[in-house]
Amino acid sequence: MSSLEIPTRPFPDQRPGTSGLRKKVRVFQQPHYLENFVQSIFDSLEGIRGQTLVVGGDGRYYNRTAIQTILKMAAANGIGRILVGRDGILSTPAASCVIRKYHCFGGLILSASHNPAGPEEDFGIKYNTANGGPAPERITEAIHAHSRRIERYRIVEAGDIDLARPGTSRLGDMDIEVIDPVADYADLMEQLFDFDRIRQLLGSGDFDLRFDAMHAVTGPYAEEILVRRLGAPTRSLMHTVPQEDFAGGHPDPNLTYARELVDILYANDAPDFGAASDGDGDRNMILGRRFFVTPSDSLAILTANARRVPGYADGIAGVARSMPTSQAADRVAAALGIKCYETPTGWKFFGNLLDAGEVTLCGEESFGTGSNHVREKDGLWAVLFWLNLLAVTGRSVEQLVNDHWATYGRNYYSRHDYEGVDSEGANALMQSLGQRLPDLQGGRLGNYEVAYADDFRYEDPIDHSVSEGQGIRIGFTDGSRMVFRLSGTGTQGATLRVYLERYEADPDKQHQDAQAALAELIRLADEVAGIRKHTGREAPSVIT
Ligand code: VG1
Ligand code: CO
Repeated sequence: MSSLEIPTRPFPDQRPGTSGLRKKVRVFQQPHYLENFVQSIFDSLEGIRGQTLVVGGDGRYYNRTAIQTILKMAAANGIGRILVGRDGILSTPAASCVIRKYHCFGGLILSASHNPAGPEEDFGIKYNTANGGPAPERITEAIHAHSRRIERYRIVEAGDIDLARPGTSRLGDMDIEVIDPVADYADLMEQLFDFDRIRQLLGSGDFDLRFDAMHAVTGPYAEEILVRRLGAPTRSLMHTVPQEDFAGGHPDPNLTYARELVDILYANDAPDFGAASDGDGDRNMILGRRFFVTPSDSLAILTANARRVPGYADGIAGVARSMPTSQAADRVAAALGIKCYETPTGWKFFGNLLDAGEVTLCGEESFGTGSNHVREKDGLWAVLFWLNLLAVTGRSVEQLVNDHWATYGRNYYSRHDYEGVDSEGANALMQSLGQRLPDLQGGRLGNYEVAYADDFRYEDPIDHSVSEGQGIRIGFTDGSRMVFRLSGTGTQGATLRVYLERYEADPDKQHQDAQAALAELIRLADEVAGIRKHTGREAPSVIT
């Protein structure tokens, strides 16, 4: 088999964002574009020759083509062995699970998460390290630096590899093992949760659940775990056949994009529990009967109740949340006497804390929750955690949340997204707000007294690496906050995210609509940042 060295020229735009390199499929289809990035990964990693890598993706359009190219490049670059999901499928948390379980060197995950898929939509690729987690910035920056000076890539000349059936084959000197994408992950879930109790609940006859896979990767995982292993009736699952274009949808599990599920859970005869996951299976939305659990509250509630679940029965070491995530988890950590960390947005910042045993649970306001069982956020894990809690407490979702608020107080919370706005306007907003920060410090905004106003800077407590410019935060003396940042996962224009939070200790005032409870902060956010002026938008495109 001949191995080729193909001359190439750098592309200027291969810097990974919050979660890998995400671009339009058309961008990836340019000659040499994917190859350049993959070669930059291989060239940036020392000691990769002879090692085992995991490869798989969310099954979106271009997944199959990209995987064939990656396998041929891996063979030409001296990789020893590749574990690849059947048909090229692996959810993001399942890929993390496989990397860890088989002690692999790392893995390539092909996904643009919840972004729409298809020939005119998005594709993405990221590298995960031996701990199963997204590569830290040190590595993503090295990959980017390499992509700026790349001159050639290596690839073997070979026909396509059959990925339809589990088994082993060889490509040049490299072994390829096609694995069941679901089994290892499902086994891990069975170790963490009380499947007997959950099975009893689902089979009790008076518990009804709906899980929406949104035509994306979690369909087969939900079928194996919820139906085959836990006995839920098949009709509990929606949209479980993964499609290359996610059926034209936007598999982002929130109140806007998971509308069909939300309508079912808010109907008169609503089920007891509803959940959805995103394109690559790492996000989750949790609903009760006519009740929505914010992801920030979910993290706090899982933290407070962790001991009720077998995998965390010994208690948890600590909890970490991304900076814009509400401070609800902080209150639980304080009450439990455990550590609480605040990190920049993006799961890669949790890796060191998890590896060092500093934290057990992590979460982001963006429908991401997870633990030290893998090094990615994990959608079905969160669903099973909630089902386990419902099974052992006999409480409803709404009751569990109300109990929580009564004990710890409620952090009213909302995120307003202004998607696909003009980049210049968005940058101007961030810049002028940044310049105003010194004036805001110690002053007032409306009735709120400013406690701090800064651009979030994070120093990793384990390796002391520093990440600057992680979002503008204005915090008030009563614990309320507003946070502004630009998305690092979009592929078109800019997306402004505004995060709002207010604490309410009084149980009699904990049952307002979040938008109403936050109305004053919403108004002040527009006033201080000039959102309408800079974006030209009267209202956010998505509210969660
Ligand atoms: C968004 C979320 C962030 C999440 C990231 C990847 O990033 O805000 O919390 O980690 O997506 O999630 P950004 O930069 O667009 O705000 V996923 O499910 O796309 O892998
Ligand atoms: Co995702």
